[in-house]
Amino acid sequence: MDLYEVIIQELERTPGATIFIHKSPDGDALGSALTLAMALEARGKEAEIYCWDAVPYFYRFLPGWEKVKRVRQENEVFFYPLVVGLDSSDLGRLPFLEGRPPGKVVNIDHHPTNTRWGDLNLVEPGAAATGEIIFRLLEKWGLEITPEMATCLYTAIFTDTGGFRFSNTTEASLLYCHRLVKLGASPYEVATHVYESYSPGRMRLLGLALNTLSMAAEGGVAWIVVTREMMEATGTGPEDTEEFVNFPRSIRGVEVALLFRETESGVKVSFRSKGKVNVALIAASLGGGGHKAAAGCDMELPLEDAIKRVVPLVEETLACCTSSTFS
Ligand SMILES: [Mn+2]
Repeated sequence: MDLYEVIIQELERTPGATIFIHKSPDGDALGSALTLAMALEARGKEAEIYCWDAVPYFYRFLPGWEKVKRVRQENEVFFYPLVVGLDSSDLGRLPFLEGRPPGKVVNIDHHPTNTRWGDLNLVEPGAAATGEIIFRLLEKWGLEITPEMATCLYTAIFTDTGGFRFSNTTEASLLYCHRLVKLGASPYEVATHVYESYSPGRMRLLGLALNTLSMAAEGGVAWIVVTREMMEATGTGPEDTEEFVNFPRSIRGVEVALLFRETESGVKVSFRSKGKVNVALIAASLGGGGHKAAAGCDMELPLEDAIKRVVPLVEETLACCTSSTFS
């Protein structure tokens, strides 16, 4: 029996499932979780979705988004006999699964750095998004994909491929999206909500961040910075910096782009590569993880120290691998 069938059997057997998505939830985590919850409900089961952070405002068009509960304490979590963690490479991104939860734990993800932290690990690094895996799961389950599910899964794939711009975009991603549009997803509506619904504060924050642009390695590395002061001045939060790293990435000649964002305890670093450098390895060496072309890590260092540590590391890596390009 393949792993999909084993997981479907578990989903059929349980009265309900507790679904966790990673901190700083993105379109893939949210779209995948909401779809799985709808699928469970279609089978007459219960589903709870939990996240450390609140749903960013530009994802509040996703059908059922209100279902995602922000939790900061374990006693606020209801554990069904089946627990599913989505789109999360390691338990550091899923605070409530670190202690053994009472149920069976299913790990569904597409990060190559996934640490196989579940009892059942459905990890497919070839998938552009966890949403693609959920799509396959629903197909094998024989469930109807409703227009609401289609919107959620389309958003998952659309956002994790950066609007079909990143190197993880495959023929399969486009075929899935083709089918999801047929099933009721609206590309225009999703794109408008995700990329064209910025608050004025977010646009001002972007302006401040772009002004910090620095470059190294003869234009091969570019980075921008977001400080807590900038967020305070513009009335914005961490979720408003999603996608910011794609601006330095879009500069001609840049191979690796970085975003340094000040957090409560240090700095969150986001890495984007255009192909020559595997940024998952760099992020992993700093205690983070991700994909070849998109990765991140948290550092408990002051901003300036984090920049001094990370930029030379990226420059070195770029210098050693200027010849090969991954697909
Ligand atoms: Mn993802």
